Amino acid sequence: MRTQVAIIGSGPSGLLLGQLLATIGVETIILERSSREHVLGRVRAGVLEQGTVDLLGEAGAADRLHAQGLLHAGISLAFDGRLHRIDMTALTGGKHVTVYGQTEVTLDLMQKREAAGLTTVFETSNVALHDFDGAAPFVTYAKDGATHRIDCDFIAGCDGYHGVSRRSAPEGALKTFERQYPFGWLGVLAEVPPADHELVYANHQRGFALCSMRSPQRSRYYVQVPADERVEAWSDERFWDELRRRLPPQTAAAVTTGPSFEKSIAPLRSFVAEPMRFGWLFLVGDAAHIVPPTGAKGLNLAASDVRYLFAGLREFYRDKSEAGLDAYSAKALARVWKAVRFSWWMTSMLHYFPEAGEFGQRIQEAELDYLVHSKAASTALAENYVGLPY
Ligand code: FAS
Ligand code: PHB
Repeated sequence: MRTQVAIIGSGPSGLLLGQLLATIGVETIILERSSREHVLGRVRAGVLEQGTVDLLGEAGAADRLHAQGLLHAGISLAFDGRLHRIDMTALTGGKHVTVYGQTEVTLDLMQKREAAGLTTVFETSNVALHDFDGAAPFVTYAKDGATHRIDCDFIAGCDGYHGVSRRSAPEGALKTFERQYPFGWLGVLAEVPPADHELVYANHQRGFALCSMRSPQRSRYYVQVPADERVEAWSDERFWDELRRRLPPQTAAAVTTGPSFEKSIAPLRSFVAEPMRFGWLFLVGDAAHIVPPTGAKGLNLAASDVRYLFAGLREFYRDKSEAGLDAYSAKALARVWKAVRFSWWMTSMLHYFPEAGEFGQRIQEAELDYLVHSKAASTALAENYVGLPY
């Protein structure tokens, strides 16, 4: 087989890149390790920057998003038993975020790809990348007991943190930066109305909590748990009690409890791999970087990588210029590191760090008090949360 761009991974990065390339007639094949159902069953992000929404529109996959997505003008920070709203729209000259689950984004992009008759091979194994620093890159993979080969012009490594693409970088060519956090997020989904009309990020000495949502009928909640916590230790009842203990009284009273239909623990880490390009192989999204979800940046960073890579590939195929491809890694990393910083800052400010002691606790309290009483500090949070310019 031959294609123009071989895409590894059928998550948001791979699907969005494939769809954008289809709009300019560039052929792709996506190789995916998991089944279609498994990919669609993963519950992850929930907040989209305007730039991500615009890109999904450019890919022709934003109809349901525009119909069902929830436009949010602000978020609230909860501490000292009170809510403090950050009016992001007022502070950023009219910008919003859209609440719309990553699962839905993935489904919209998948259905768009299938309607166009584009190829995604699910349940592949032994995907291997070859000769991407030479003249004729190709990918091999196993499926149904046979080994297959795809010759291509480019390989887009959209296969996430545990994928094969980053691991395929030449020995010594990659520099990585990492910070592990001593906690994770226990998240639940429940068919109950949200506690507030916007997201609530709570700092509490028992630990961080987040009140989010997927629709006016479906809520998404998180509580900080120790890094080695097991989800089996958390009944619904224990979760609801702990969540409400970490919220201001009026917010806790507004929590509607009910049976969870998804419950999982996500580890928190900051990770960046540099560079994001090796010859004709380009790393995209979680394959190159991971942020703690506190800043709602993971999915949105994947989208900005896709935007930069799509622009470079379009320039190559339309104008026979490699300038955009040559600029990809530096351009993407400049935005990645700003999002890594913001996600680290939000995580440091809002979570309970036992080893920080009373001094650390006072610093957090001072940071939060300054933030909600300073227009300059609130504006800095708002412009990062809605998404910095590309
Ligand atoms: P993905 O990991 O989504 O997709 C990679 C795809 O490649 C997967 O389908 C995988 O099966 C496939 N793959 C892997 N190895 C392969 C191989 N060898 N061959 C073929 N295919 C292979 N972000 C937020 O903004 N907010 C959140 O609340 C949030 N919560 C998260 C919770 C969890 C548990 C995780 C893991 C991430 C969370 N994220 C969150 C970040 C998440 O949304 C990612 O940023 C987003 O999925 C990135 O998309 P991709 O780069 O496409 O990577
Ligand atoms: C979510 O709704 O899953 C969500 C929202 C905001 C975050 C993280 C997760 O910062």
